[in-house]
Amino acid sequence: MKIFSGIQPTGKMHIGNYLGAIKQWVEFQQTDDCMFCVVDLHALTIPQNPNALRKAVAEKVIELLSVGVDPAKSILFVQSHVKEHTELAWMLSTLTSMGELERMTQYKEKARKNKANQNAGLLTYPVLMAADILLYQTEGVPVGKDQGQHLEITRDIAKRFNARFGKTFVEPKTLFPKAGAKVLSLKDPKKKMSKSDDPESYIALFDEPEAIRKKIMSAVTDTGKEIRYNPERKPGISNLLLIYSLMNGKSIAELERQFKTKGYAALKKSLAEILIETLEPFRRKQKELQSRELYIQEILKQGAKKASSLAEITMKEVRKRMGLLGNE
Ligand code: ATP
Ligand code: LTN
Repeated sequence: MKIFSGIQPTGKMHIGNYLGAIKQWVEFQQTDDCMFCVVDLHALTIPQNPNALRKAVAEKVIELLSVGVDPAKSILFVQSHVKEHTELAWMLSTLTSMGELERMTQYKEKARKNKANQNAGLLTYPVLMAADILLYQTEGVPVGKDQGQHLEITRDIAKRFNARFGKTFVEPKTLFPKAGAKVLSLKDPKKKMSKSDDPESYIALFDEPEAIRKKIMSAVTDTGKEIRYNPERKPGISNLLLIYSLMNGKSIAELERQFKTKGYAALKKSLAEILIETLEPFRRKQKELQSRELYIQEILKQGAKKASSLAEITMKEVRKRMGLLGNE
């Protein structure tokens, strides 16, 4: 299957991103035809410091390589290096209604949080995302729950284009993980874990052991002391059990049995150690890659080259179908 997914360069990658999306990327690349993209153009919808953004893009590539994205098995590249993303986004924007963009939950939230900067890019964000995906004839998109709505609009746009101009795009499937599609915040387990929130609310993949212990020990739990998986009534403990289970492979039922008589503190202590242990190889790899700037540059150069040649094939077809006069 042709797989495409993306991640924003800003903020620290956390276990929500990992369990919801990136872990699946690493698994799919063993068997499928994968492309992974650092979406720097999407990041511009929030005001960025240019130097900091440049650094963040390189850092994000290092983070992805550190957790197992392998440039020998998948195409890893930066969105702005392939100009066709913005070209296709423009074309698709003419097939997208204001109403459907205004209904997007992420847009409504971001517009509310950024009252001083309600730029048009915040509204058209999903059109650029649809272009990212449709440009490569993608069949499957591994993402977390929060991106489900953006995948629906992507399929709608593809359908609309195909109906009007003839079959050009594949309608991509959304690939949520079996569990972990919505990891919750450690401070407010009613909300998703988010890198734009307070660092105490998430475990970053490259957090130092002390920080991990501190954050897990102070994670919000529920009243009572019973350790039982019940997302409705015990969202805090259920979230910790889910993270535990996904990080070390034990089933939730097994964990409930193991900690039945032991209380919240014992569960938290054990979870902190599991996280420290499983994230340690990532930290080690990140340190090693931080000094290999030329190697990173070369990966991105090759990635952009491969992605560009695929993008150009789709764009030739799209320009022709839409009636743009060629000049070859
Ligand atoms: P944030 O809201 O944390 O700033 P984002 O949604 O902008 O994050 P990206 O880094 O662009 O995050 O997302 C990368 C991937 O991680 C996406 O597929 C997204 O669905 C997934 N993801 C983000 N947060 C979570 C979460 N709490 N649980 C599961 N998956 C998540
Ligand atoms: N909007 C996504 C990031 C993203 C993406 C994509 C994900 C941009 N383009 C294409 C999958 C496919 C987010 O904020 N997580």
